[in-house]
Amino acid sequence: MTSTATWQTLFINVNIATMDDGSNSYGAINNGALAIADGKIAWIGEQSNLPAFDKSAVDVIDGQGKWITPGLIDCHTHIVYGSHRANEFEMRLQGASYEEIANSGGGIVSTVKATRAASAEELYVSAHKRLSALHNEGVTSLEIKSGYGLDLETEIKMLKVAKRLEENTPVTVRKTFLGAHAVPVEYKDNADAYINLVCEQMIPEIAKQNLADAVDVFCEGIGFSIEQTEAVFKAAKQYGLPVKVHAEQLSDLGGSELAAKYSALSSDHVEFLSEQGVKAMSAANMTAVLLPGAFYFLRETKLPPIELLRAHNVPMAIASDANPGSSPINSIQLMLNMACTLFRLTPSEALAGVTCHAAKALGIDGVVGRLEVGLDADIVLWDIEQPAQLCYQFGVNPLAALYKQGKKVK
Ligand code: DI6
Ligand code: FE
Repeated sequence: MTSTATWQTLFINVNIATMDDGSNSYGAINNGALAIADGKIAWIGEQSNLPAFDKSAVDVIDGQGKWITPGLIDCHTHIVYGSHRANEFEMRLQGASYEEIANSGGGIVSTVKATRAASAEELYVSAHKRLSALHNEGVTSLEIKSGYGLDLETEIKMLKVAKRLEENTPVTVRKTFLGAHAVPVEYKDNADAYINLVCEQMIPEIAKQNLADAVDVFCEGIGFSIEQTEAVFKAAKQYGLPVKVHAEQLSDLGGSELAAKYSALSSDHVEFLSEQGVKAMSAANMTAVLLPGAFYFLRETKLPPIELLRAHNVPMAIASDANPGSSPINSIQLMLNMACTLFRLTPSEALAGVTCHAAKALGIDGVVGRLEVGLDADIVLWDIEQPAQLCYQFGVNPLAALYKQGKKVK
C-alpha cells in the first residue's frame, strides 16, 4: 500500500532535459511531469507513470509542451568590480595586445585602482545589474571571484558584496578568493612578497571570516608562476579550502597539472592545455571550464583541446568569465551559442556545461545542476520545441518561468 504524495507544485505536459548523464541526449524525458515538495524535486518521470497525489494541495502547471531544464549555473565570473575598461578595448582595436596593455600598467591593475576607490554600495549596485542580466537568462547559481582588490581590505569588501548579493537575490552565490590575480603596484617587481601576503595574511583572515568557498590563482606569464601558484594552493589546503586555477589561457605553464596534484575543482580557460595536462585532470576528476567569451573578446585563435578532453572524459563546463577586461559579457545564453559556434561543442554538451558540469566545477553537484529526486528544485521553463534552440538562437529570451528552490521567482 503506497501513501498519497503531497506536493506543492506539479508540472505536467512538459519535456524535461534532466541533464542526469551529461550525454548527448540531454537525459531527456518526453511527455514528462515533475513535482516539487519543500523546495526539492519530489518526483520526475513520464507523465503516464505519475503516482497518486493529493490534488487539493498542489498547484498544477500545464507546461503545454514546453521544455524544463535545471537552473543554469555560471561557474566562473568576476562581476564585482569598479568602473570599466572601454579605453583598453579601443587600444586593442588600434593594435595593442591584452598582454602589452597589462605589462604597461593597464589591465587588471587598472580595475584594481577603480575597485579600491569604489564604495561597497557602488560595487553592489553595479554587480547587481550584472547578476540580474544573468539571472534573467535562467541563471540560478553562480560563482563570483574577488581579485580586484589585491589588498586584504578590498578583497574582503568584494567578497562581502558577493555575500550580500546572495542574501538579497534568489541566486546561489559561490565566493572564490582570487587574491593571486595580479601583482599590485605596491609589490611591483616583488611578486614573491605579495604571494607571502596572500598566503600568510589574506587566506587565514578570509578563512576565519568564512568569506570564501574556494581559492583561485591566475597562473600565467602575466600572472603567477607555477611555484607561486603552488604556495597559494598549499595555504588554501591548510585552511581546508578547495582550489582552482586560471591556467593555460595564453601559454602552457603546466598550471592544470599542478592543480591536479592539489585535487582542484577545475582548471579554467585551458586553450593551451597539453595532452599530459588533460590526462592529469582526468585522473584527478577535475572539470575543464571553457570560457568562449574571453576567447572571442581577445580574438584568440588557439582552441581548447576539445577532442582530448572528450577522449579522456574530462567534464567540460562553460562559463561567462564576466569581467571588465577579457569578457565584458554578462550573458549565459550567448556563451551557449559561442561554445557551439567557436568551440564546436554539441548543444547537449554546451547545456551540460552550464548545468551538471558547472555544478561539479563548483563542488555543488549533489545539490543542483541536474533534475533528479532530492536535488534543489532550481528549474527553468523554456518556450522552445527542442533544447538545441537554447544554443542556436541568441537575443530573444525564451525563458517562460524560473523557480529557485521550488519558489517561482520569474
Ligand atoms: N583571466 C581572465 O580572463 C580574467 N582574469 C583572469 O585571470 C581577466 C581579468 C581582467 O582582465 O580584468
Ligand atoms: Fe577569469
